[in-house]
Amino acid sequence: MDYEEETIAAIATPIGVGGIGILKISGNNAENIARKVFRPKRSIKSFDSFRLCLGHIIDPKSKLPLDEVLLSIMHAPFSYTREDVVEINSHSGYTILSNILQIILQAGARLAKPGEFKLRAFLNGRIDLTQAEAIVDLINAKSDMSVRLAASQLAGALGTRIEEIRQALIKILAKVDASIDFPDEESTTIKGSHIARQINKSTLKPIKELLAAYSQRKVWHEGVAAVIAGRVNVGKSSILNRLLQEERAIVTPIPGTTRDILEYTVNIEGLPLRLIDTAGIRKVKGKVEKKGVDLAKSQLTVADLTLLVIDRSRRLNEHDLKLLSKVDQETTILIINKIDLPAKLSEKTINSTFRDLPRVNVSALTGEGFKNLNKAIFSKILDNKRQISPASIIPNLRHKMALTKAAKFLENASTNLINGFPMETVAADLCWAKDALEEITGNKGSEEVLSDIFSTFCIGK
Ligand SMILES: Nc1nc2c(ncn2[C@@H]2O[C@H](COP(=O)(O)OP(=O)(O)OP(=O)(O)O)[C@@H](O)[C@H]2O)c(=O)[nH]1
Ligand SMILES: [Mg+2]
Repeated sequence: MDYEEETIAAIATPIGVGGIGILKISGNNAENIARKVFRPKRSIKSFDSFRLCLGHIIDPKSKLPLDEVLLSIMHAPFSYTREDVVEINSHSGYTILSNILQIILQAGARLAKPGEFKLRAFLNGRIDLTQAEAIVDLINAKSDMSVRLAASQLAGALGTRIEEIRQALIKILAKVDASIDFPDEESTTIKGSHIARQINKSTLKPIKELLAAYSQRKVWHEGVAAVIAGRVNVGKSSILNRLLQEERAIVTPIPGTTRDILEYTVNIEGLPLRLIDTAGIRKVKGKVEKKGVDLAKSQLTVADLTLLVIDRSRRLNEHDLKLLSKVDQETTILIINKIDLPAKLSEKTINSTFRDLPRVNVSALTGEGFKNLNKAIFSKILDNKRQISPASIIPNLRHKMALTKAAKFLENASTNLINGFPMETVAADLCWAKDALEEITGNKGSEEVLSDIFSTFCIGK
């Protein structure tokens, strides 16, 4: 990607009515442009870095002040893009922000492309690719935990881990290269099995740890989809409302109340959970309800977690049993509802029918048992990922693909070493593994990857 010398500008805050709006200018010409469009209240000789300056943006045609603003300058290289950066805090409103932007563009800046400020920060070595991606995660974070993870990636945690692995790999590669260049010298003769062990310990093992943590990405960043399923009238919508702590779904004593799929996001012990309420399962005649029941069944196959609800104040029927046969036992929690009413279902029947399913007794009417339900949901989700506590570094799909590629080359190198293959083939695999690692931080990588990542930002980022 060609680095462009032009000075760029954009509105950095969402366009709308508000207290302040921020415009950013970055590039060699930024200070010059600021001088053209800004008239300070008190005359100044030079703009100092990191100092706010009160004044007006001047309309070049009428020479009249357009808005009172605060302007600051951050001189290269101590700025976000490592270029000269000017920030203007104006009042916020669609027209005022676009008028100021127009004036800045007329004074010599070009409108920034989406993500271009970040792209410049990356190209100038201020951030690596994982940090640029962390900003997307941070903006889209759905839970406290995803904010924390994104912040740690933004601080460079993933980049540092990758660099550690890369350094270990470079050391190994140096040994292998030496034994190719000076095959007869004793100091460079190396034992294949020894190097293979080193590859495993200092590169493959940490890579595999990162790959294992990937499985948690969906949990923390995107949220787990949990479907509430059960036969009609068992109290599914009431349970949804309780978990949301709000009356969102319609609840009535009439069987078949819910026809559509309802979805709401809720935070359970810090986990973002997408709760899906479905139509109760029963024999249906009407077209609308049939559609609802079909949708409910299809949700069972896509959900990460099933909350299977039964009504303890009634006997089980064929629909309960049919649902039980459909759910994935590994990802299901049994909710025994309506415990405030006299029981018609014995412990014995529940035990023999639902066997090892983790279960929670609740009353959606009184709220009893919901603390336990939250805990059960939390531990089921993390348990299925075989993780008790969340990982501190979680790669995204792009990182995962590069890590998988690196692992494959490293495994090849290791096998070839053990089988006594020529050192040249080992060196080649190690080099490819190094390239794959460098794709992650962006030291190596195609233009396509860069434009893919940076175009996901909006203009002004
Ligand atoms: N006593 C008692 N009544 C409950 C409880 N949970 C739900 N109900 C009642 O059971 C009836 C059905 O509740 P819903 O939440 O609509 O049940 P549903 O499973 O969503 O029903 P459909 O959408 O028709 O499949 C309503 O009259 C609720 O007030 C509970 O824990 N105790
Ligand atoms: Mg319902």
